[in-house]
Amino acid sequence: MASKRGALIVLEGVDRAGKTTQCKKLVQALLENGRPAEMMRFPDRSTTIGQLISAYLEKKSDLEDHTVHLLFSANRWELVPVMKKKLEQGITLVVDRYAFSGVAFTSAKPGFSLDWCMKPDEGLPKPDLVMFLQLNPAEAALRGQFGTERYETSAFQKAVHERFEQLMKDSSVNWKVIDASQNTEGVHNDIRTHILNVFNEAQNTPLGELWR
Ligand code: 2DT
Repeated sequence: MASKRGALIVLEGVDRAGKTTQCKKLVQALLENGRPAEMMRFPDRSTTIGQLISAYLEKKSDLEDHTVHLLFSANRWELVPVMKKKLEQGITLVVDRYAFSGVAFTSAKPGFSLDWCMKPDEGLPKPDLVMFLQLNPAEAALRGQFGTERYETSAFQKAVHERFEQLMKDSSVNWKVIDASQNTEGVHNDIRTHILNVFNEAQNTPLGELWR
């Protein structure tokens, strides 16, 4: 029987690139076109693991760097059964950050290789499409001050951006770069042009495994 699974679509990017706004708009647009779709985000702060991560990001607790990396990964793995079920039911998932943020953020810390950071996420459901909302630091700065959570400094974000650039060289992942300096509608329209092919492919190919 031909599978009619949903597509797994991920939006990545540095802070203030507009990921969350665009995820919401994309889900809305898909629903209006009669395509079942739901948004997810990582970290999912609602689970027990997610609450540990949230306290860490809010600087209410300190965690050792390897430990927090593994918690971010565990937070994805704990949601894999839910993700797979929804995809099998034909629901398209639009995901705000995924393993790529996991690797980019931890490997921006001293002493962490890309390879080490990728290992725990190896085998996760592989996105059919990963869109990187590209925004240079000067343009990001025009969008206002950084917040007060951990990682929200320009020096760290620059290092994260460099790690994303490295990750995007991996041709086993279907990366598309979107110019996030456009207005909200412009970015949304670009995103929509990129998803046109994804549904046909997702319906005809089984869900893959990331970095395998
Ligand atoms: P937001 O909730 O504002 O997106 O910020 N992060 C995220 C990691 O360090 N590792 C991960 O695996 C993920 C998914 C990015 C969440 C912050 O947590 C960082 C910013």
